[in-house]
Amino acid sequence: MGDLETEKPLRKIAEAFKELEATINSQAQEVEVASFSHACSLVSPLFGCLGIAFKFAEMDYVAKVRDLVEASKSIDTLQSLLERDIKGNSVRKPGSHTRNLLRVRRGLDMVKILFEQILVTKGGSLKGPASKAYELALAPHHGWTIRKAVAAGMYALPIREQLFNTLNEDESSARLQMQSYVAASATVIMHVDKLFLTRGLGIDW
Ligand code: 1PZ
Repeated sequence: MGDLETEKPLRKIAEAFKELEATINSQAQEVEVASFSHACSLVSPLFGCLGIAFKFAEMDYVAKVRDLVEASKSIDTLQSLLERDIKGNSVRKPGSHTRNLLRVRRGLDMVKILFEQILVTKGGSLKGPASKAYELALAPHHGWTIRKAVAAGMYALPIREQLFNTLNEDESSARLQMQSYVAASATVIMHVDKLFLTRGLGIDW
C-alpha cells in the first residue's frame, strides 16, 4: 500500500530466494526456518493475481507457511525442524511442521515450473503453463476432486499481459525476475529434498 517494495512482488520473491540460495551455497549450509518461511510468504501475493478460483489454494498454502513462521519462533533451522518431528514420531502427522514443509516445497516447485513454462511460451494464455506446472508439481499428490477443481479454475486465469500488469512488471522485467527465481528456487528445492532423503523420510507422500 504505497510501499514501493510491495509493488514489485516478483522482485521481492526473486531476491529472497537468491539469498536462500547464497546461504545454501555458503559454508554453513544451514537454512533458518525464519528466512525460509519469510521467502515463502512472499509468494502468496501471486495467488491474488490468479482470481477467485484459486482462493482455496491460497488458503491452504498461506496456512502452511504461517505454521512454519510460527515454528521459526522456537526452531532455528530446517534441519532441526525435521529432527524434532522424527524424535516425536510426527513426521507424516497431518499439520506437522515437516509435513507442511513438504507441501510448501511443492508450492515452490509449482511456481518454478509455472515460470519456466511462461518463459518458453509466447501466447497470451496462461492455461498451458499453469496446467503443465500443476500436472508436474501437484496433481500426482491430489485426489480427483481437487484435480477437477483446479482444472476448472484454469479457465478463469488472467492472460499473461494482465498478470504482468498486476505485478507491476513488463514482459522483459518479468522475464528477468522469473529467471532469477527459477535458478535460485532449484537450489532451495534440492536442499529441502536432501533434508528429507538423507533421513530416509521420502518426498512422495
Ligand atoms: C497461473 C497459475 C495457476 C496456478 C494454479 C495453482 C493450483 C494449485 C491448486 C492447489 C490446491 C490445493 C488444495 C489443498 C490441498 C491439500 O489437500 C494438500 C495436502 O495438505 P495436507 O493434507 O498436508 O494438509 N496441500 C497441498 O498440496 C499444498 C498445495 C500448495 C499449493 C501451492 C500452489 C502454488 C501455486 C502458486 C501459483 C502462483
